[in-house]
Amino acid sequence: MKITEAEVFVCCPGRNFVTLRLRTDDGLTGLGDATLNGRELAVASYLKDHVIPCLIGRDAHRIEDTWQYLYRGAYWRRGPVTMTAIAAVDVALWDLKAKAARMPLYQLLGGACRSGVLVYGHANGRDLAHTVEEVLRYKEMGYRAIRAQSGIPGLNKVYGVSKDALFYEPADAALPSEHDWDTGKYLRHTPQLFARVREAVGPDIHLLHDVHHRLTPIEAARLGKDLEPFRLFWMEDPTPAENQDAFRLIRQHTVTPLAVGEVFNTIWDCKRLIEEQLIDYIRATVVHAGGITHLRRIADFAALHQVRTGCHGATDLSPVTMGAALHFGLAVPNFGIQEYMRHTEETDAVFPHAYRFADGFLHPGEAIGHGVDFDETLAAKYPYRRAYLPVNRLAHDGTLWDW
Ligand code: CS2
Ligand code: MG
Repeated sequence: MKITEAEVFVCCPGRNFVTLRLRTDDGLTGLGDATLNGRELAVASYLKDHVIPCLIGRDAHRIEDTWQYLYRGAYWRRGPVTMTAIAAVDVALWDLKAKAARMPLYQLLGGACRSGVLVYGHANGRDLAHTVEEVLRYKEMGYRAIRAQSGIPGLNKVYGVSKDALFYEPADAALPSEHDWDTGKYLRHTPQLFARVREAVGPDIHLLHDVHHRLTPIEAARLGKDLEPFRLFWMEDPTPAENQDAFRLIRQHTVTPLAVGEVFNTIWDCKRLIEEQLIDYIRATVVHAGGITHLRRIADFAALHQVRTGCHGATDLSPVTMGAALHFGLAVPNFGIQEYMRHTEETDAVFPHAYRFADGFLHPGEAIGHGVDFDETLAAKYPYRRAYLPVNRLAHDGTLWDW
């Protein structure tokens, strides 16, 4: 099974996606997602200009060897652009191998370990009352795990709160828009939010919250403590994870579980947090952490330390990544939860897929490969539109803060 053709497509059915399609001499096609939000064209060029010339003529069955070839062979290691490009190739190769074997991908990964993939949805509201309403709406839709984010009185545009309650899209402008931030207001508001939400949903629904890197370690420790009575499933990204020692301090103060790693690219980014058990869930994902081949390595390492997976699944990860992540989630032993933000109808039409939601779980379906397709003709109607993630500034003096 030789690779004969490789093409990169950039399209914008509601938001930008980069897709890699490989063809083989026996007529099969494999698809990989290469989307890196706000930096899409860099990955497209990395693939077109530097990776594709090395792929033509290679044996598509040699997934691990191709991974090593692209990782070690580049000499320059890691980084989001490189690892997203490698992931696209890796997922396309797994898709091809599963198609050649005429099996759904999860079968090749060892078969199902569970009946479905537990997912969490995003409830967001402009204030406390509205957020409680949204959480109840998600419960009504069948979700068993719900992330809650709320507007904060006195602050304009806060992470996780959108105009459209069902579809949240942070890359909202052709140049970065500006959010404002006040840690004091946030730390007063958030425990009140979860007191109200927990009271409204009862004890059985899992509740999650994303701090989105905005606190210092000691502030994060305070928030974790204040949220303990409401028994969160996790508190995500409480502080930036470049300095991983920071998490030891948070750990010393709170038993609220921690989830980190949506911006991580390799096992080296996660190593310390996992082996020192400074987190409970690892958020690294198929598309930004080198594909299925590398994510499996991370998950196996995490399993040794009782850390479970909690893969990133925002809308900037295309349905191709969601499909691959669901096969992975069905088969990986130390699965925790999968994030699931619904894509728009335009996106779903460009990427027809076999996965489906029922009763709080997603199932990847029984189609061969990863079960996600790409409609090239329809995609051509949605050309790339430049879009950036916002920046965040302190409300009182405009200092640039973490977003
Ligand atoms: C996030 C994302 O889903 C999450 O937990 O933190 O919304 C993230 O901000 C975007 O994926 C950035 O592209
Ligand atoms: Mg997040």
